[in-house]
Amino acid sequence: ASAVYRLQYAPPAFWIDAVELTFDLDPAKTRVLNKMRVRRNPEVAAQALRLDGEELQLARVQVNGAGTSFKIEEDQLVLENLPEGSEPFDLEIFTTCAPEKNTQLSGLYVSNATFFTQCEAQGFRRITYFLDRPDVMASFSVLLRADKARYPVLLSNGNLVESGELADGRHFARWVDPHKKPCYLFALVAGKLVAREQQITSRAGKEHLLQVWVRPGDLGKTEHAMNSLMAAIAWDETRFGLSLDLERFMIVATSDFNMGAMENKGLNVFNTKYVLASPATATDQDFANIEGVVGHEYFHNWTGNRVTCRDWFQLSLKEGLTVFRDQEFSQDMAGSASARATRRIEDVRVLRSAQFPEDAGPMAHPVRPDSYVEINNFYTVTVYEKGAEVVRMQRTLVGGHEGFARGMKLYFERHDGHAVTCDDFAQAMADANPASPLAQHLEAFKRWYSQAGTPRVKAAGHYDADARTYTLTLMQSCPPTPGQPDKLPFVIPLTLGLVGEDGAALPLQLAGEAAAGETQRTLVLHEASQTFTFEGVAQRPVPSLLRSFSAPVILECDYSDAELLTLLAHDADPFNRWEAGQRLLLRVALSSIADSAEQAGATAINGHIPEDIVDALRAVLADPQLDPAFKELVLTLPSEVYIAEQLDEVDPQQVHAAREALRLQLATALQAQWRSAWEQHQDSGAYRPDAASSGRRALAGLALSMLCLAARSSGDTVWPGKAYQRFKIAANMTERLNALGALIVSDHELARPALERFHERFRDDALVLDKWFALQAARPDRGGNVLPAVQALMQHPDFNLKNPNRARSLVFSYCSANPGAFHRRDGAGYAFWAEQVLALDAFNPQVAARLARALDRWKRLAEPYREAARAAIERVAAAPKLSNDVRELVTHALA
Ligand code: B3K
Ligand code: ZN
Repeated sequence: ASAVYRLQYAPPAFWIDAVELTFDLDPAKTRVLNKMRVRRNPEVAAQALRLDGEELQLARVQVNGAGTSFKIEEDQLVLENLPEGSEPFDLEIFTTCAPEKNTQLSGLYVSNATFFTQCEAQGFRRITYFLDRPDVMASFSVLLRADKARYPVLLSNGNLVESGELADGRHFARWVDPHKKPCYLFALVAGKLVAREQQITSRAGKEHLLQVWVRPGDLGKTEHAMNSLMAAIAWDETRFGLSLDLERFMIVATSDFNMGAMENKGLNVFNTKYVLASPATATDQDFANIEGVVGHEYFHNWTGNRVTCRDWFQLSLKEGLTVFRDQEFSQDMAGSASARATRRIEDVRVLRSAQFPEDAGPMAHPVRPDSYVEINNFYTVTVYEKGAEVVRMQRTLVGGHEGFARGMKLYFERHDGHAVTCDDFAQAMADANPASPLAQHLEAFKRWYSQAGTPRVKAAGHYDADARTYTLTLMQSCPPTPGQPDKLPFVIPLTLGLVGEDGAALPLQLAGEAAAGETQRTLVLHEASQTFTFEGVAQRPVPSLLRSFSAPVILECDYSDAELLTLLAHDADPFNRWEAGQRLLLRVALSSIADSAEQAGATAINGHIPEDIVDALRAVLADPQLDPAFKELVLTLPSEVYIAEQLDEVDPQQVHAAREALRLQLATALQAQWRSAWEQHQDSGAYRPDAASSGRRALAGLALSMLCLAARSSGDTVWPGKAYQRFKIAANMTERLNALGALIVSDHELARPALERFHERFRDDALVLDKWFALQAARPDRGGNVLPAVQALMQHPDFNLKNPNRARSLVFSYCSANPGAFHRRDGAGYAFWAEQVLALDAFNPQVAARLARALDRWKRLAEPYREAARAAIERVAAAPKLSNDVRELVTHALA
């Protein structure tokens, strides 16, 4: 397959104004009658109509009621003899497809005897021939017909206008979507489902029916999803004045789904993982994820559906903006300033441990890519999470919330009902705020959309005690990425404060300015090097730079340990307080890795966190003023992936050993504080998933696992015993899993009976079984024992590679979430990876392609890992049959 290029965009030669679809649903052979109202695009030279189609059986084509000539060329139906002129004509196509054979879960497929669809990005062409591109927006009317006993519920987008009985035990339902939409937002669902319903009245005074559809036994687990949906609707109205534009809004859950969820107009289809929750079966993290994903898909109704993408290169137009919106929503739901900061830290952790590596590896691509072979490979952390940071920076550069709201308003005034580009969004933001730094630097700012790679900002400060000035020089650069050797400067909003050695927030007055007494401000970097001089600085300051992570960059600053300890103790910005702790711990980790490298291959590393740092962490843990959630983040070491990102050559076993040694040191040195943290944060009363309660459970969970870890080296049995007890009587899944995790992480012998009990108790709950598999795949390796355990679990009667959630829970957890077990000196982990990529690719290329990314950073591995990784990737590349999805990724990896 060949690549598609952004600059080759051409408008369609035809428009499809309306489409009427009739489905006779049958798992083996579904008949699809597709009647389109088509007209030539007067702005494009006359040419043949080329409709996309994949794996379809074509039975009939008619134009204005009469047969017509046609050709099939690869995956397109080509019609050359169409009516001339600009009048619309009717095009009728009759095809069949085989949903039960659809293992790719793209297009129309069957899961648990229920029909589902997934059309984004290019699944609609697997249902019928169409102009499968987002800039063709049509009015949809859908008639569904099926056996009534087997498929009592028939759903599609929009409003139900008609339903009734047919002969032979069949029935029908007709749905009309009042809004035009691109075909990637089409959906249908048919099967035995039940709904939790909720009638709401919007602020605008309109009535709406909300439904969450699930399998009959799951109704009791839908309350949180419904609450999240109602909260999201209210939030979008209050925050942006955006109301629900449909009488009915439906969410349907399926246990076979390639990703998280899908924002089909009025009929969102969700992975069960992001719908179903009860205190007994779902963790705090699950509850938070459900809130976030329900919000995300709902927010797409405006940012994605009402205003959609002109072409798939503009994907971040909807995804970056919608992630930004769901992150803001989750922060607002968290409540307190400290809880908001906690969410921000969590989002930044994801960005730095997943997006930064992507930006530094073979798949690095701009937020708005320039080319692709398979668009599904570009639903990435760059397009989503970095894209959200690019939107967040625009908010900062238009002065915050109000300027941003003005920009959003103009964006909808200009583009509602249209398919547009990332440029259109940034332009609306700038035009609505003409005096802002965004407007002033718009062209340069847009390099965030076109240049890949993570910029580095190097900061150097100089304090002149006599003149009472502090001079800060900031230099930016960006490493080369595939196809982009040289970069131009980025526009970087850098929020900062100056902290006195005593912790005071010092005023920030630039040379020549009148004193305003501000202690935090945002500098706008737009050149390779810029210098700022602050006046009236009464004492030597410690710079607190990039507060709240104001830009997705790597900040380099030669802090002394003492300066970082000052920030950790006093910074008014909670993000930078956390960051100071992470910098200290990262530094220690890197120096122990360097030491062990000198001792040639030694992996027995002693933790050597200096005493003053241990004391500072102890103070954080014991501080009654700090939120438990924040403490948990400060006391969690940087991830192995993040540590590895700092190295030019990575020995994953050394990284793992270094981190483990530091963890053990913290477990032992802070034992007394861990004990009180555990004792002070016990739950009482009914389970609530709010940020404050979750934070308490998170800290108690970390404390328990640290206490079990310390017990492991001292031979003490009290804490493992307590963990086992807690595991048995836990009041909710978060506590149960934390206790089980503590036993597993400390490799205690009680882990085995606990895992058995867990399986016994939850064997009928698929989402909980996923956790059971994941725990075992991610457990600490002891002499290479994890891989054989994973291989044995692949044979477990509950394992099924065809179910994406189950595949992710075992195979992905091992390959992507357990570096210490995956990176084996004998390369067996990589061989397993290659085997599984190929096995998955045979029936589900999208899921296979996700797994293929696990070895992205292989070129940085030390020997013997690198050679073994290369061999595994080459083995995949050499497979006789490979999907475009996986082919594109291994080609990049080996380039
Ligand atoms: N828009 C969908 C993702 C579709 C992925 C297609 N491979 C979910 C989301 O981002 O909301
Ligand atoms: Zn999305």
